[in-house]
Amino acid sequence: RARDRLPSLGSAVVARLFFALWPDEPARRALAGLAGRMAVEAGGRPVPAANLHLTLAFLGEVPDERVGTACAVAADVRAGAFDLVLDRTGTFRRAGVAWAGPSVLPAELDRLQSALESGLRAAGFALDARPFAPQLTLARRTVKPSPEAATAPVAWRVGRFALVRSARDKGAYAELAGWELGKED
Ligand code: 2AM
Repeated sequence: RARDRLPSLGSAVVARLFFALWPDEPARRALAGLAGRMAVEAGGRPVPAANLHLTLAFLGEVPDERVGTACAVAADVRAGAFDLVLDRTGTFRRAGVAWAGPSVLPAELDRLQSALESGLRAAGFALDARPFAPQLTLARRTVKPSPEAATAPVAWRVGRFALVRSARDKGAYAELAGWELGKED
């Protein structure tokens, strides 16, 4: 039963990682409701409530030995807490996803994401070249486009960000570490 054994520890052990913001519980409930409605409208599957997040930086497959470096970059990021208001929805036809996003990019979110991205690049992580466009995926495998539109705002106070591991096979996420925003040291 070799599959039940841990792979040998070393650089061969990799995990799919990303930095993200989690909604607070009221926002999560509101987004889960929105995800259900968007899934119906766009003909897809809602993202499970526990998985709802907004990605700051996608690292892809990262060897175990590099996780500490990613954490050190995150610990150096200086940004304040901020209110995030998701008040737009739409779909990406090619990706087959429905999303929610902010009509206004909070300055501190921009600061947080830029600092994280530049720190990660400086540390040798290869990130997506596309400019940051904050979006929270609500539904996947959508088949009908839904025009971008205003929606009842879902807001929460963002006071931390997290490094998350995606277990692709299980469809679940595990937080590896989190950092507070607006804490001076
Ligand atoms: P998605 O929600 O738009 O699919 C975990 O997979 C997170 O990382 C998801 O939020 C996912 O975005 C994002 N992600 C996956 N692959 C990515 C890529 N190649 N570039 C940017 N983000 C990616």
